[in-house]
Amino acid sequence: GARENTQKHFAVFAFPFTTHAAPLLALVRKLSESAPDSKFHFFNTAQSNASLFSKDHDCERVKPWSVDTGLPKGYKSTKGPSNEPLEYFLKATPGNFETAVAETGLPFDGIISDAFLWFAKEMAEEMRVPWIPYFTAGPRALLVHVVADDLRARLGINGPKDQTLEFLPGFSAIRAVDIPEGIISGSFDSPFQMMMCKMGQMLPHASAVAINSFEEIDPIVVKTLKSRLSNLLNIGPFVLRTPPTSDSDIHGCLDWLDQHMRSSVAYISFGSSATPSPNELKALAEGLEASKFPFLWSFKGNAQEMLPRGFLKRTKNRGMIVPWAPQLIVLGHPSVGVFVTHCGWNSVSESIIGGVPMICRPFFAEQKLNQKTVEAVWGFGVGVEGGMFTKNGTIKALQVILSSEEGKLMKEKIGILQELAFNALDTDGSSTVNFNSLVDLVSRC
Ligand code: U2F
Repeated sequence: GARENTQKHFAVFAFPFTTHAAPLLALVRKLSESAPDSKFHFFNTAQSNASLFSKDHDCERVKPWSVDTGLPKGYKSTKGPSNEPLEYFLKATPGNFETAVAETGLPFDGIISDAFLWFAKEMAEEMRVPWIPYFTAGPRALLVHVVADDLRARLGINGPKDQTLEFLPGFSAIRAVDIPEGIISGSFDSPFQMMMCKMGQMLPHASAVAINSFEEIDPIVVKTLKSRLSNLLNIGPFVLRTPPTSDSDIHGCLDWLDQHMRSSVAYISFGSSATPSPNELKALAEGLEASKFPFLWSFKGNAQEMLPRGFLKRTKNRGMIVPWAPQLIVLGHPSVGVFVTHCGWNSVSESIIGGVPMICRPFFAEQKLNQKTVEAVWGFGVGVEGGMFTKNGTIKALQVILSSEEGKLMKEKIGILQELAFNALDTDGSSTVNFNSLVDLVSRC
C-alpha cells in the first residue's frame, strides 16, 4: 500500500448465515496474530457479531462493526427455518457494506471477504487495494462455481440427471443431479443463485483465493482449480488451528462417550440450519431404536415433542440427546464409530479429522456434492437409501458402517485422509506454507 510503515487496516466482510462468519473470524484472528501491525474491521450483522464476539474479547485488533440486516422495521421472524432474512440481507447488499465502510472513516489497505460477497472485488478495485476472498466449503464446490459456464455448455440446463461429468478431471463419479442448484438446474434468478453465479465469475480476478481445505484431500481437483485461479491458498482444515476445548462440553457428552465401547456410537447432527421433516425424524428415531446401537444426537428443537412418543424413555440407557455438542472433540472420541450428517463442509472436515465414516443425508447447497465425494470418490461413507431416512434404510446404513467388513475398510480409508489433514497443518505442511503466503500477502498490502 501507499502508506508504508504505518498501521494497516483491513475490511473483512462476513456472510451472516449458517456456519460462514465463524470460520472467517477464526481466520482473521489468526492473521491478526501473525500480522501484528494490522487492524481488522469485521463487518457483519450485529446479531451475528454478538454471537461471535464475547464481551471480554479483546477487540483491539479485530473490531466488530455492524452492517444493516435489510430487515423492514418491526420485522418478526417466522417460526422455524425461513429464507426471508437472507433475501432481505441480499437486497440490502452491497449498500449496507458500503455505508458501514464509510462510517469508519478509514482508508482500507485490503478487503478480505466471504467468497460469496463478490461485490467486495468492485469495492476493492475502487479503493485500489487487493481483494482476498475466503471460500468456507470444499474444492469441488468451489470448482463447479468457477466452471459454471462450461458445465452449462456441456450438460445443458435441466438435462438428464444421471449424466456424469467425465469431461471434468476427477468428476467421473459425479452426476448432474449432484451439482448444487442454480448452476445447471433449479432456479437461476433468485438473489442467492445470482450471487453464486457472480462469485464464480469474480474469483479468478481475486489477488488470492483462500479455502478451508487442504491440497492433499483432492489433488486432481486442486490442480484444475489452480489452473483457473491466480493464487489458490488451501489453508485448512483451519479448525485444527483453533480447536474448541473440552470445557465447552456443558452437556457432558464426553463423559457419556467414555462409557461406551470403541467405535460403537452413532453421532448425529445436521449442522446449523437443516432439519429433517417430521416423517424422517420419526424414521431415523425408529431405525436407531431398532438397530440397538448407542447414539449421541445434537438435536435442534424440542426432542420430546418431535420424536416418537416414548422414544426417549425407551432408549435412555443407550441414547443421549443434547441441544449442542462440541462436535470436533466428539468426533475425535474413540467411542464414536459413525457420523450421521447433512454433509456441511465443516462437518465433513471434522469427520475426516476424527477418522469417522459417515452416513449422509444432504439437504441443500453443495451438500449432495459432498455426499457423492464421500461415497464414490473417497469411499468412506454411504448415503441413506432413497435419499431420505426410512426405518430400514437407517438400520442398514448403521450396520454397514458399524458392523461390517465394508465399514472397517471405510474406517481405514478415512484414516489415510485423517493423517494427511494433520500433516497439512504441520510446521512444514502444505496448509501452513499456504497460510504463511497469505500472511505475506496481507503484510505486503
Ligand atoms: C453451511 O453448513 P452448516 O452450518 O449447516 O454445517 P457445517 O458446515 O457442517 O458446520 C456446522 C458447524 O457447527 C458445529 C460443527 C461445525 O463446525 O462442529 N456444531 C457443533 O459444534 N455442535 C453441534 O452440536 C452442532 C454443530 C452450509 F449449509 C453448508 O452447505 C456449507 O458446506 C457450510 C460451509 O460453508 O455452511
